[in-house]
Amino acid sequence: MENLITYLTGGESHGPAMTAVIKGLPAGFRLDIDQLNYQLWRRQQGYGRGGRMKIEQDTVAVLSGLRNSMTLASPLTLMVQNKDFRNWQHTMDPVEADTSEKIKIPRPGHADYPGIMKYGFDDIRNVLERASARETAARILPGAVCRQFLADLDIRLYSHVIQLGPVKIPSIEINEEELKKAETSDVRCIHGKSAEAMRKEIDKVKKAGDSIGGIFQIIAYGLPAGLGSYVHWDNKLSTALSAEIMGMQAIKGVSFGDGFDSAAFRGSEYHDEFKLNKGSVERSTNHAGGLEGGMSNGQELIINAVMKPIPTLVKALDSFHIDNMTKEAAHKERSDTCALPAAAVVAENIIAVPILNAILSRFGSDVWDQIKKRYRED
Ligand code: EPS
Repeated sequence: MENLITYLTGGESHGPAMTAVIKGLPAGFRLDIDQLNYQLWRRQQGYGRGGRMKIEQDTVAVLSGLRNSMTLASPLTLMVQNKDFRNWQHTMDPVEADTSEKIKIPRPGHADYPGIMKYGFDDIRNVLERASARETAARILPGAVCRQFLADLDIRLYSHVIQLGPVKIPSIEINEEELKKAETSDVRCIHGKSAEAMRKEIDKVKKAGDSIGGIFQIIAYGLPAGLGSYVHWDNKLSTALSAEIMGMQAIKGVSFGDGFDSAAFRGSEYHDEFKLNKGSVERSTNHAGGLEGGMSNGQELIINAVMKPIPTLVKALDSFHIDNMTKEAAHKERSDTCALPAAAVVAENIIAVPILNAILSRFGSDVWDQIKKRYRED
């Protein structure tokens, strides 16, 4: 897809700040900073988070791209300070730091080992600081910005957890009212009994010094048919959505609609038949998750993503010392037991970037009021 909006994040987990620079936003849109802070707050919630979240209270500072809250079409630079930096400045100061204390034992499952192999570092801290999911405190921001444009077009985004470790929600009817319940659940689960079982599972896993992952679902309402393209593989909306989510830490798979379960259906059962209702096109099922031929088809967009268990374990796994080549237990850092609800919130926000890109590539990309008018007239 044409990436009219692109972004870059910067920042080490225990460095001074996390930043995002967003290029290509249309001019003339009033951005709500409270809404950005609300999304940052949502990302910090969730049962199973570790000690770090007691230190950070993420809020955004805007450094460029806005004047009196209006987008100028110039790069939007956003910053979230790392409050924990004050505890790490001695070793994480970007200019002058004591780097004599090195981390030498890689955690299986983390970026530690391939990271030092890639750059030839002799200190795993050089890798883990940037590989950390703290990066999502910045990465969520381009999404939180783009979703405000989408809201102006009445496109609504939701997320909820459908599986945590062995606990799966039963198949229940999902609609916007139901999905709003995720906001009051600390495991982002809309099914009360399953939410209770998920919390118990997190307690059990934490007690064992272990970690746990799961599956979350993102649902977008209000998308018109025909966003993306069937013409080129890299212009498909499905390609852009998958890449956006696969770029998140710890995500091992993305699927749409019935996803991998689609394998068990026959074609006659799976494909969502058309029903005409007084001249409008309707369907009674949505196995495809709102995507056909890589394009939105006017149904709800349904995305599933699986997150692996966090690799930093109190019950450390077998590893080795990178200098001595001796067997050792893996390096331990303070960690979360489960960050699945937070990951769901991040993904729910960042999919706004490819969706807005698909809209801009179809309806224009300079001035928001003109884009909105063309979108409404379509
Ligand atoms: C993370 C390790 C933990 C998490 C962190 C991601 O941080 P620390 O090493 O400071 O205890 O809390 O997530 C965040 C800080 C955040 O804001 O989400 C990791 O190794 O990925």
